[in-house]
Amino acid sequence: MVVACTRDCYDTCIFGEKYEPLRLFPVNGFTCARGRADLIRNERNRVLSAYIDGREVGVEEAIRYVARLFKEELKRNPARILRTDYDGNQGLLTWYYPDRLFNVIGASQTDRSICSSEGHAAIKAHYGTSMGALPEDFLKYDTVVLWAFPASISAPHIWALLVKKFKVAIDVRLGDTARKSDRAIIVRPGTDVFLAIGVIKVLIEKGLVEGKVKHIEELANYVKVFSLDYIASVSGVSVNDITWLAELYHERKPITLIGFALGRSLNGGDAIGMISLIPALVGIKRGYYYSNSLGWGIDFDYLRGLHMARSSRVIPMAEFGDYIERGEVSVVYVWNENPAITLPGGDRLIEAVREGRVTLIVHDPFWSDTAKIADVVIPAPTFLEKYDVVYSYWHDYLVYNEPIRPLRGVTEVDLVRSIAKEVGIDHPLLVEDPWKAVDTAIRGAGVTLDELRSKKVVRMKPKYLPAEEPDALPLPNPIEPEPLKNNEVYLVFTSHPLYTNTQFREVYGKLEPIVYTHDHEGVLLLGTSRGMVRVRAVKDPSIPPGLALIYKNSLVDLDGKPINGIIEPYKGKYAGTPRLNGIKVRIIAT
Ligand SMILES: Nc1nc2c(c(=O)[nH]1)N[C@H]1C(S)=C(S)[C@@H](COP(=O)(O)OP(=O)(O)OC[C@H]3O[C@@H](n4cnc5c(=O)[nH]c(N)nc54)[C@H](O)[C@@H]3O)O[C@H]1N2
Ligand SMILES: Nc1nc2c(c(=O)[nH]1)N[C@H]1C(S)=C(S)[C@@H](COP(=O)(O)OP(=O)(O)OC[C@H]3O[C@@H](n4cnc5c(=O)[nH]c(N)nc54)[C@H](O)[C@@H]3O)O[C@H]1N2
Ligand code: SF4
Ligand SMILES: [Mo]
Repeated sequence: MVVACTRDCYDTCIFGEKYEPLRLFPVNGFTCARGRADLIRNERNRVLSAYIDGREVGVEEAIRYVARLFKEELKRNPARILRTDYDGNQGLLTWYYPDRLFNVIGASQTDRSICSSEGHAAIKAHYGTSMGALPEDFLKYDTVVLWAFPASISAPHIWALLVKKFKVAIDVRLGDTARKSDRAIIVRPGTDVFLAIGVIKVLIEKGLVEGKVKHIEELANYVKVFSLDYIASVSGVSVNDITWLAELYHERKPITLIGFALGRSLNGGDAIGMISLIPALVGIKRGYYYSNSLGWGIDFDYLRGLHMARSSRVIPMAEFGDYIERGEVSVVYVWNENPAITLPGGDRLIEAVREGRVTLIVHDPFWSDTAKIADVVIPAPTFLEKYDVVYSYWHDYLVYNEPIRPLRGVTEVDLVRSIAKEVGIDHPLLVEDPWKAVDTAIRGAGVTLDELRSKKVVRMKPKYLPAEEPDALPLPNPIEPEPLKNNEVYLVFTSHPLYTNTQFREVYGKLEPIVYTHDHEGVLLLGTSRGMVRVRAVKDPSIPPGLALIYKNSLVDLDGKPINGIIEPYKGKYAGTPRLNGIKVRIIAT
């Protein structure tokens, strides 16, 4: 019997039935603080019954209620039903399958752009795929560049593989990973693309290019335009350090690990695209790692039913609050996500629900911030309580997840199929046996459900390997960050070791909204054109002047307001990813 810790985490650790970590490479046989707390967490803060307007009801009554709501909206305009989801649980049946219902009825969807999609699209533009190095490949290198990747916190098992390597961290601050690295390069927020252009310029102009890259002439002409002095002045990295980094690439041939957070910054996609080219220029094949999720060949589209039906409208997560505020949706259905606080403008959802402009339905195992304000709440089982198939965006083990605790609540599959039945839909997408859908979806990764059920853990065969000779095009068009005025700072976010996004507060307590800055202390307001939030400032010498840092696991301010209420709706150029890192905020003393 095997269980996979299946939340938004690079590592996707694999456990036996007593919840002991399997000593399977690359899991390394240790568990992080979250994994250790899971059995305790499973008994706390659970949604154990269904609720309509705060009244406890049976699950069947809630299903009939939701079906009635859907039927009414379907008569008017299906696009006014919005479903939104993210990666609370990465199971194929939990996360992907429910989409079938919403595609069949022609509802709206959010674009799932919040996290990694900007970098996926950017790397794909150069390599034809975003697939990069496998854990086994990491072993071949003695040097690693962690580019906006605080792995000691955000990916503990990746970090464990790097212990003996020479590590270079490129970040906007001297955090835990940068401190524990052999060299830290501190860059100004949103300027990594300039730094990458500088490295490429040195490699080309010093004749250090050893690998094959298409359209290298265009790239050489492009980087000519930028002087190293200019790059240094924009990025804050000295000409010496830019040259040092380029020479390190030439001499030590490091592997480059690129953090998702970069995709959520100014020039994010362009930066990731250019960074991914550097290994190829020095002759390293598949020398980067970003996310391997789209390389396995798992047919996510099939699971979502896109071969037969599609949603009627895609709403960018960057503009989530705006769509709600403009009154463009009447019903919001949420699973696997806590959008009231994790999406830009989540505060607009809270307001619209309070004023009765939106009916909110939440399917979650826990009383998330969004479940707490919902009109309809339906209990979901956790991954410890249901069967599913789970993959990782780093390693290549596919897992048949089996329950080690009794089922509580209704599974995602059963819920959407029951709603469909009540609405009177008998579309083939909802009639097909869900396990048959899983079997079809994983065949592309070279695995069958039968094999997986008998072996429990099977290694996938990556289908989409990067092109041997990537294309230097598209070339970036980088924008310089706007200069700061008095009392302005660039705000960035990072992961806390005890939480995964908004999860684990029932074990480790609420994380206070603290903004770490170079020189502020006490309660203050952070403001943008969108509004203000009240937080506590703490001086931290690891934060350079002009920067402010908040854990992305404490997204509620001192008054209980979502911090994401102040996020302005910028979209990344490759996949529309919201800009969350490096946004300019005013600091107002109270
Ligand atoms: N413990 C823990 N692990 C997690 C998570 C968690 O909540 N807790 N969340 C998971 C999820 S959802 C994700 S998406 C990943 C994210 O994992 P990562 O992308 O590895 O990193 P983050 O923790 O988001 O931290 C972002 C880092 O980027 C730096 N940074 C910000 N702006 C810039 C910039 O412009 N340039 C450079 N060079 N650096 C910049 C910040 O200082 C910070 O160190 O982690 C996953 N792992
Ligand atoms: N300001 C700012 N905002 C951010 C970020 C940032 O850095 N700064 N980071 C962004 C990033 S990278 C991400 S990935 C998002 C994350 O945003 P979310 O996906 O909203 O974050 P989670 O806290 O993981 O919420 C997942 C929800 O899924 C529920 N869940 C867990 N397991 C199951 C299950 O089996 N079934 C169902 N139905 N539900 C389940 C959990 O209880 C939780 O309520 O936040 C983003 N928001
Ligand atoms: S949260 Fe991540 S690192 Fe921790 S046990 Fe789960 S998969 Fe492993
Ligand atoms: Mo994420």
